[in-house]
Amino acid sequence: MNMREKNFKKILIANRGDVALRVQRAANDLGIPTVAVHSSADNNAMHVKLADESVCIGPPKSSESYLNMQALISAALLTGADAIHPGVGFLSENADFAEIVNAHNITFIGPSPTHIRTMGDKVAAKKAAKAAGLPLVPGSEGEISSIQQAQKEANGIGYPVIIKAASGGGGRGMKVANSNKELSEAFSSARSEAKAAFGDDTVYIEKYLKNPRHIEVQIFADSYGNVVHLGERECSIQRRHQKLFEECPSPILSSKERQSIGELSSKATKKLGYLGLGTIEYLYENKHFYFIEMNTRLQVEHPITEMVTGLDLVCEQIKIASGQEMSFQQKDVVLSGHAIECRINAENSDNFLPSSGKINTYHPPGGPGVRVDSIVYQGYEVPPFYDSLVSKLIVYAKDREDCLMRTQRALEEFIIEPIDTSIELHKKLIRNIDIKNGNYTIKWLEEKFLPNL
Ligand code: MV4
Repeated sequence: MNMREKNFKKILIANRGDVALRVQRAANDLGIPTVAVHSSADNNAMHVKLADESVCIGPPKSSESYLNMQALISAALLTGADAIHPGVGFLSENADFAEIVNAHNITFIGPSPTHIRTMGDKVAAKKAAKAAGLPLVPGSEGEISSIQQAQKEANGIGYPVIIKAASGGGGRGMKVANSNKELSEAFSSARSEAKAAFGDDTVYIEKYLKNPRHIEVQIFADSYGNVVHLGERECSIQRRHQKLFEECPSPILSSKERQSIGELSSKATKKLGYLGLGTIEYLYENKHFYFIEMNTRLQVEHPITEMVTGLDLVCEQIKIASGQEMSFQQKDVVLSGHAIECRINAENSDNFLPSSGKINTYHPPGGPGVRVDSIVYQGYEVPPFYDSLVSKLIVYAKDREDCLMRTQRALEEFIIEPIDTSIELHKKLIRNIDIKNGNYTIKWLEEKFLPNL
């Protein structure tokens, strides 16, 4: 062990759900005890049952529990945790939280607050990405502060254009304009939506890509200047900006394209001086990649990358946060086979209404190539307060065709009753000809598969 390394004594996991379990498993595999935190609605949650210690940090409302920084820091100090893993969502991309954690001499398992802050501001993120050599969607260099400026930019870019909130992401505060006539309405409504949603009405403008795919590259960097890329994930199957089905590799990229976007992404990561796990998100249309955002955290769909690389991304993330050097190089990263993730939400497969209540029957699928990351157990009661994701079905096989077949088989075995889940939706999806052919874009699910919703 060199001087920059420190072994974590205890990790507090500032999250709930499947990701809390995932981090617990990684910590335990590394021999590190964990502290679970939970709201009073999660007293019987699996992440609490499996933790070495747990602390109740507040009432059901997330703003008073999982987002309560004071309560989280107190829980860490009280239990002697020397690291905090923020998981996914909640405070995982909150630069202020990362700063406060570090100020208490606790390691925030993630990148620097500066990187989180830069990537959280989409205008700053685009500037940083451009400086790091990534291809951008044609658009304004910075924020647009008047309708006159918007018109001037839009005429330069050419219609259709999209107005986006600088504090946005996840699709809120976005407006498309097809003509000069539509622009003033799009500009003012994007601004007021952004103000209402984020308390910040800063917007920027881009060429609107009509029918792209959403492809993201997993990158990983340590504090010794080593950077690797771990292939891409195809994430185009989504509804209302919630991903439902992801696969790795993307069915449409050639190995040459994969290698070139991977190398570009890791070069940019190195230029940014980034630390830890990160995801560079692109839109892909007509054989071109366009940077849109960078996620500065672990992602829900990370397991498919784990399946094709054979790496444990969460263990690696914890190790490099403790100052260790990466134990492998780019040449050691071999992508093999195919992986699919089906997100199983507690929601109706036809109308997407959330479903909560007690699960009386639970039978997860098994057998070769099947992994289930789930918070469900027989008798578990799904609380109505949080994200509806209850299980992730992750399937691996030697190629895409076998993987689709095995996913279908696993879905047939999967029983979660009597609540409504997306298992039924995935059963229909997996048989669909466009899915079989890999012939889909970000519009496909809503426009082709669910046209009547
Ligand atoms: C776009 C776009 C088309 N053209 N930007 C949606 C959320 C945010 N991450 C970026 N988003 C988009 N930006 C340009 N210039 C279409 C989307 C978009 C989208 C992107 C990724 C995955 C799903 C999506 C669904 C609708 C719109």
